[in-house]
Amino acid sequence: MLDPKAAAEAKQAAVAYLDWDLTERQLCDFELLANGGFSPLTGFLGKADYDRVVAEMRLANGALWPMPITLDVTEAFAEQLETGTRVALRDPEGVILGIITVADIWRPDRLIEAQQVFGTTDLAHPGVAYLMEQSHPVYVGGQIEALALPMHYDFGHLRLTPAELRARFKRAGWRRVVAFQTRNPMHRAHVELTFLAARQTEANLLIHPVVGMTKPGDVDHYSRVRCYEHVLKKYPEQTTALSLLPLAMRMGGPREALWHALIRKNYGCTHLIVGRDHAGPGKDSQGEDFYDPYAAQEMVAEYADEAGIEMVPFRMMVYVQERAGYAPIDEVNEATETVMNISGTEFRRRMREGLDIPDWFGYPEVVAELRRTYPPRAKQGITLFFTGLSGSGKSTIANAVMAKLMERGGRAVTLLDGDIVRKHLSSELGFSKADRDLNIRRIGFVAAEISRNGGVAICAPIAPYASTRRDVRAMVEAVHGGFVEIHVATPIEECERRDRKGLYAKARAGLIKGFTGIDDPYEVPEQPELTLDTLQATPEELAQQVILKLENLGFINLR
Ligand code: PPS
Repeated sequence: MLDPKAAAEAKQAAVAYLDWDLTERQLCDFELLANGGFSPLTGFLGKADYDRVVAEMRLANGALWPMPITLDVTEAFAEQLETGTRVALRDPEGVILGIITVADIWRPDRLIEAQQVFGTTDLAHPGVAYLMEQSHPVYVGGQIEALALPMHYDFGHLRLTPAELRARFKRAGWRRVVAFQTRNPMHRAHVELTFLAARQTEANLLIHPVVGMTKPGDVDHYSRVRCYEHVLKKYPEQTTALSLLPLAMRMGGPREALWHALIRKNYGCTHLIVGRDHAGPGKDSQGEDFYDPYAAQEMVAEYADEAGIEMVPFRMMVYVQERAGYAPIDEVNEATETVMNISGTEFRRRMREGLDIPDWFGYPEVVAELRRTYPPRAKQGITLFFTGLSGSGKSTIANAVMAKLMERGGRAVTLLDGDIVRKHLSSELGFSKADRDLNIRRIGFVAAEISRNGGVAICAPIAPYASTRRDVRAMVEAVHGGFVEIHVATPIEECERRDRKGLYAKARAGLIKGFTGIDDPYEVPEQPELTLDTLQATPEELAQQVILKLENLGFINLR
C-alpha cells in the first residue's frame, strides 16, 4: 500500500490513465494482493509466472504458488494497451483503488488452464464454469500500486488484514494458531472438531471464514457471520478469534487447499485444518467426485515444510447418544454405540418445512439466524407467474387470486399484470423477441425484489419464451423466494373466439404483426406447477385451484 501522500499523488496522475472497473472476483483478488494475503505476489501474474503456476504450481522464480491470479479484460479494452501502459483499477462505484503497470498482455488457452489447475474441463465445476463462461479472454499482468483497500460497510470490526491479525496474535501471545476455513454456517460438530484440533496442536484457534465469493448457492455471508458471532461465544474465553477473509474461492480442491494454507500463513497462522474434500466443487456431470476426498489433505501435508504451515486433518465428529456428547467417528464403536447425524439435505428439508432441529445438532441461536434467512415456505416471499396467450384469462384469474390472498392477509401482494407493466415499466418496448424478453426480465427483477422481502408478486404477462421464464425462476429462487408457474392453457381458438380486446381480429386482418399465437411463437410450459383449463371452470373456481396449490406446496397454511 502506498503511503497517504504518495497515494494522493498517484490518484492525481491517474486522471490521465485508462480505467478498468474490477469485476467482483478481481476486487477480491485485488484486496488480497494489496493487503499481503497473497504474498509473495505483488501484482496480477505475468505470462511467465502464469505459465509456470498453471503447469507446476510455482512462480517463475520457483516460489510455491498453486493458483493463477490473473486480470482478465475484454478484447476491446486489451486493444488499447501496450507494455508500460498504466491503468487505474476502480471499484464498482468508480473509486480508484490502485494502478497496474502493464507488463504482459496475452490470450490464455482457458481449456488448458482448466485442465491443469482444476484437473477437468467439465462445466459442472464452478471454477471451470467461471473460467470458460465469465472470465474475459485477455489476461493482463503487472505490478500493482495499491492506493486503498476495497471499502466494506459490513462487519468492519471483523475484517482484519494479515498485518492486523499478526499484531493481534502477538499482543495476545498466541505463538501457535490453527486456522479453520469455512464457507458454511457452523454447528456443534464444527465447534467440537475445531476445539479438538486446537487442543491436539496446542494452539489457539482462528475461525477464518471466506466472505468473498464462495460456491454459488451457499448461505450468504451476512447470515453466516451472524451465526459465527454466536458460535464464537461457545469457545472458552480468550482461546479463539474470528476474522473474515475476503477471498474469491475457485473450488479447486487440492490446489485450492494449498493456496488456503499459504494465505493463512500470511495471516499469521501456523496450522490449517484441512477437511475431507476441502474446497470441493461437488459432483461432476457424471455424478462422480471431482477429487479424491483425501487429495487436499495429502497435498497440504506434502508441501507443509515449504509452505511454512502445518496440515491438521479435519476429524469428523459425530454425536453419540450413549455418551450424550460428540466423539471423533473413528473412536466410536458403532456396534455398541448409537451415532446420530443430520445430513445437509435433511437439515435443509427441516428448515424448509419449519421442522425441529435438535439442540444436539445445532445451537438454537444459529438455527434461529438461519430460520430468519430461510423462513419456512409459509413465510417465504413468492412469485406467482401466470403465462398464457393474449385473452387466455390470465388477468382475470390473477385478480381473483390477488383478492383471495388479500382476504387472508399476512403478506403484501403486488399485481404485475401484463398491461400494467407495459404502461409503467416497459412503455417504450414493442413485441420483438428482444423487447419481450427485456419486458419479462424487468418483471422478474421486480418480482424477485418483492419475493426477497417476503411479499407475493403476481405476474401475468404472455411470457412466450421458455428460457426467459426459466431465467425469471432462477432470479426469484436466488433470493430464496418460491416460484410457482401457472399455465393458463386456453387454446388459441377459444382466445380468438372471445377476442375481448378485438386484437385477434386486427392480427388476422394484418393490422398487427407478430401477434402471439397467430404469427409469433408461444412455447407451452413443459413443467408448470399448475395448468389451468379455462374451458371447464369459472375464474372463481380457477383462483380457488391456485390457492389449493399454494396450500399444497406449503406456501400458505391450511386452515
Ligand atoms: S410479452 O410477450 O409477455 O412481453 O407480452 P405482454 O407484456 O404480456 O403484453 C401482451 C399484451 O399486449 C397486447 N399486444 C400483444 N400481445 C401479443 N402480441 C402482440 N404483437 C401484441 N401487441 C399488443 C395484448 O393486449 C396483450 O395483452 P393480454 O392481457 O395478454 O391480452
